[in-house]
Amino acid sequence: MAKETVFAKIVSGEIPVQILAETERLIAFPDMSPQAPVHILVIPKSTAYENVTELAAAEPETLAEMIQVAQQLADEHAGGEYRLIFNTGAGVGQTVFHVHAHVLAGNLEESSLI
Ligand code: DGP
Repeated sequence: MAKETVFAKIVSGEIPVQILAETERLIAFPDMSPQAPVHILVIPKSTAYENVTELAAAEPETLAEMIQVAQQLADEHAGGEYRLIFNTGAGVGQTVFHVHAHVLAGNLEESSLI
């Protein structure tokens, strides 16, 4: 179970972001510290899942929709190619414990997210 995080405040509208995509279950918005020319976060609106493993077990259809939205964003912003990253655990760099996909695109040679 995810605790209250900054992403819950984004979902509720308490912290305003530029919404790049939205469905009943998901929203996507630019990462505030981009590591690539295109760096977008896709998150479920549900605050129930800390990481992608929990989400995949409970709501695989939401995970599938995250990937469809990632493709749609890459089509719109970067010619259709993208890298998808789910950090899972503080030891590998997860800082927000509300599951999120990093959608990276453009020239990734300088990206610190490998
Ligand atoms: P991770 O290290 O995988 O937990 O990535 C969390 C990302 O979330 C990090 O790249 C920065 C981003 N982030 C954190 N707080 C905010 C925020 O308030 N707004 C936006 N747009 N992005 C945020």
